[in-house]
Order: sequence, then structure tokens, then C-alpha cells
Amino acid sequence: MSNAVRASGLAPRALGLTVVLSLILSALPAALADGHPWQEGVWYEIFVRSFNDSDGDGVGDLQGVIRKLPYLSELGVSGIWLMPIHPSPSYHGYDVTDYTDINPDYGTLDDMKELLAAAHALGIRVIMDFVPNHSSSQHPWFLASAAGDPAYRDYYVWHSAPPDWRGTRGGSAWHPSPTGAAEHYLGLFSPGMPDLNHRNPQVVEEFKQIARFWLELGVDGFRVDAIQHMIESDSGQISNTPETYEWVREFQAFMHEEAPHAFLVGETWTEMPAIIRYHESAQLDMSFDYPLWRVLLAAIQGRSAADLGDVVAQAEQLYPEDAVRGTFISNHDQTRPATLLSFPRRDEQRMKLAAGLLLTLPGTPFLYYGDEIGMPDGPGSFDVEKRTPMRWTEPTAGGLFGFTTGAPWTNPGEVPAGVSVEAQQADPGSVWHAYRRLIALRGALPALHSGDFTLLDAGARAVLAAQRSYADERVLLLANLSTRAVPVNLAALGVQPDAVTVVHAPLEADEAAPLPLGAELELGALSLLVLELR
Ligand SMILES: [Ca+2]
Ligand SMILES: [Ca+2]
Repeated sequence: MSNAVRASGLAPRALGLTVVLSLILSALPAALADGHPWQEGVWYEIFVRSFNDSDGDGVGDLQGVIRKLPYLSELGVSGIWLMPIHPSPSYHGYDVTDYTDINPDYGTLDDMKELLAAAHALGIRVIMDFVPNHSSSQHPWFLASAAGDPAYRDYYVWHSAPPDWRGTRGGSAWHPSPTGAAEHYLGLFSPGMPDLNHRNPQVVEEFKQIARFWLELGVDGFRVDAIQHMIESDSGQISNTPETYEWVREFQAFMHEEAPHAFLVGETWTEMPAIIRYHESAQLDMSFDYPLWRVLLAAIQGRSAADLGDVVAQAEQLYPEDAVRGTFISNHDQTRPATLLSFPRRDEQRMKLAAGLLLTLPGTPFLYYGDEIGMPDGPGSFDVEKRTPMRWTEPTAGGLFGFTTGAPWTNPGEVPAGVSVEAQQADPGSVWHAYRRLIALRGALPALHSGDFTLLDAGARAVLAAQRSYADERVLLLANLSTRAVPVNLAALGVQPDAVTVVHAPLEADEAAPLPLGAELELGALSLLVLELR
């Protein structure tokens, strides 16, 4: 398999895709009849720099990821999303200087081919971050554009008297030319990230070629960074413009033609109506469900399921039926649940409940590396603290923790004992084991990964009650978000107690809860039950 995938990277386009596709079809699990294979599993976001260092230089790398694929398989994930792995002047990589190469800190194209082959052999798909909205200000395209090279001049947006547009962080969206010329360029995120001009068909074509390059290498799709900011309107609207929807529609059509097995997931960091339009108007394969992220964590913090239930029910109604939502409770831009939910002290039960909701509600879940062990944010308050090195072992006397044999590239901060893969795997009651049980349960019950959702009224604000069903399979979800036990009457939810065939308590070390239940059951504090019904 390794050799075949390696060869396909250099083969003519059609041949390469055929080879890669047939390998994928043989190695990766098939989907239920009405779904896509990529929507049924659980995905895992990896910041390569912080995941696992294979050579002791203190920086995580692709060989480090390859060595941890069996770990991911054991956890049960069926796909990984690699944050940017291209050459870049920044630590995070969202300002790319070469879109078809690998950051030398992380390895080589051969390492990437090896990673793809090894992941596919384990049934793990691989998607990459794709950053078409902006490049690095060090990208040769931008340097040529700034210097006035006619071939690249229109790759970016220049203005001699720029209008008063605000960028994503509130300051001016325009920055003075690095050449000292009396003109400004557009950079919505920062001066180091000039926006590419996707009104220029040559730029659009460049990104199709880049996507083709990685698809031929064997990647299974892309997470599209800053998707809502692709094209600004003349009036200064910087998000969700008609031109941006059109760009997404065209790029999706290209992707489907080029690689039917692959998919796009967009960083749709916006409100529900705008996200829905990416499905309705642009046929986006998958959006990220930012509304659910907000309401799910707020529900756990506020100990009330009311808004959470309403938002999920509303989403079920309003999204087109074939729209796929990528759900998450954390990513590289957000405070980790272990930090957010551990006030004033570490609260693993809350972390498990957040995971339990994520993995039983509708959508395709994306986990963020480290959340499965309840890893908190680092010591400061910048974005880098959400991206600190993975804790593989309990700290040694020398302060090592399995990430590197050298000095980590960033200060990992103090972390309490027990927050490591080693310690969490040794404790059946840990956050890690709850994730593992939840992922397995979700995989075993099509109602959980592909079923519909009907909100029920349990008569208590702290309790989320819902039925999920797929074909003739029915499950009842019961989650108690409060810190007190709450009685729940099954008959009042329309469920006869003798209809319950199996009770799962996946947050608990002893996951098989006792049968039979009476008409009234007591739902423990911060607990989740999944009841299979006949
Ligand atoms: Ca390294
Ligand atoms: Ca833009």
C-alpha cells in the first residue's frame, strides 16, 4: 500500500486518483446507504507542532503523528484533520509561503505519503487545513505583487486610497505596502496575512491546482480556513458575501468532480442562517457547527439544557436534510473544556458530560487533541496556550512528559498529576475512557451517528431528553446537567419501561447500568444515559 500511494503522487492525474481511490475503498469502512463514509465516524484535530516529536528537537512532526496512529485507532477515531503543515514563518502555519510543500520542521513530502498510507491502512482518513483566503506576506506571490510584477499584481487587493474597512480583529483591514509605495493592501486578519484576490480567476485556478496536488497524494479532503471571508463586497462587507457563496459553490463542484470520495468542511464561524446558506446556496459538504459549540458549553456552565435542546431541534428543522454539521466543543481557537469547565477546581465529570453530549447529539464530531485527557490551556492568555504539547506520560524527574526527549518548543505550563495519556488510560473512570466508550457506542448505534433527533420534555430544565432513531432502531438520550440527582418519569416521555432493552452509562467506569428500570428513574448528577428501545 505504501508503494502504491507513493507512486500515485507522481502518476498522471487520472491514474493516480484511480489507484488512490481503489485503495481507500478497500481499506476504509463503507457508509450506510444514505450517508457519506466521512460523516459517520469521529474526527480528531491535530496541531502537528504539539502532538509528538519523533527526533528530539522539541517540535512535533509527521513521523511523530505516524507513531501515534495506533493510539488514535485505540481511541476509536476514524479521521484526522492536520492543522497547516506547509512552510510558514509562524509557529501555527496559517500564513503559508509554499502551498505544495511540507514545513521542514514537520518533515518531507515522503513523510506525508507515509502518513497517508499508514493512516489508511488503519481505516483513518486524513484531511488537511486549506488556507485560500490569505497567504503569508513572505509568499513569493505577494513579494512579486508588491513589487509590481504584472503576472502577480492582481493576486492581491491593492488600493491607493483604501476605504475605511475593519479587519476581523477590529483594526484597519488595509496595510501599507512593504515597498514603501503609496498604496495599501488588504489583510483582514493581520499585516502578515494579505488576502488573496479570488475575483482573479488565476488565483482560483492556483487553489484548484493546489487541491489537486494533495488529492493526488491521497488526502481525503480539506478543512477550509476562513471560508466566510473569501471575497469582500465593494461596500466593505467582509463575511458571507454572495461572491463568497459562489466561490464555495464552484470549488465544491470542482472537488466533487476531481475526487468524489473527498469532502470540504468549512470554518463557518458565523451565525446559523449564514451557515445554512453555505449548504443551500453553495452545496458545502460540511459546515462547522459554531452555534452548537456555544450553546453546549454554556448549557453545562449554566446547568440548564433548555437552550441546548432548542438549538439542536431548531438546527434539525432548518438545515437542508443532506447538510452535514461538524460538531465540536473545542478547537485551536477556543479555550479548552478542561479550563473552561474546571472553575474553581478541576472537574472531570463536567468534561465527560460535555464529551457525552458531543458524541450523542446529531452531527459529525471533531475532537481536539488533548481534550480526551482533559488537558487544560497553557499558562498564559494567548492563542498559543490552546496549542501546547500533548501530555503522553506523567512527568519524569527531568520534567519530560512523553512529547519530546528534548526541550519543548513552547512552555507547556504546570499540569496536575493524572493529566496524561498514561495516567488516564490506567484509570477506567477517566475522561479518556469516557471518550473511548462514547466513540465505541456511537459507532455501534446508527441512531447516534446517523439518526434523527426529537426533543422531549422531561419536565426539568437541567435534563436534556431526546429520542434518536434510524430505521427501526430507537434510542433515548437522558442527560442531567445539574449537580443534583433528578427524577425522570419514562412514561411521561412516552417510553414504557418494558420497552427499554439496554441501558448505557458511558460516562461511568461501570457502563452497563442495571435493568430493569421502573417508570421513574433517578438521573444522577452530571450524568448521561443512552437507553436502547425496542
Ligand atoms: Ca521533531
Ligand atoms: Ca478575503
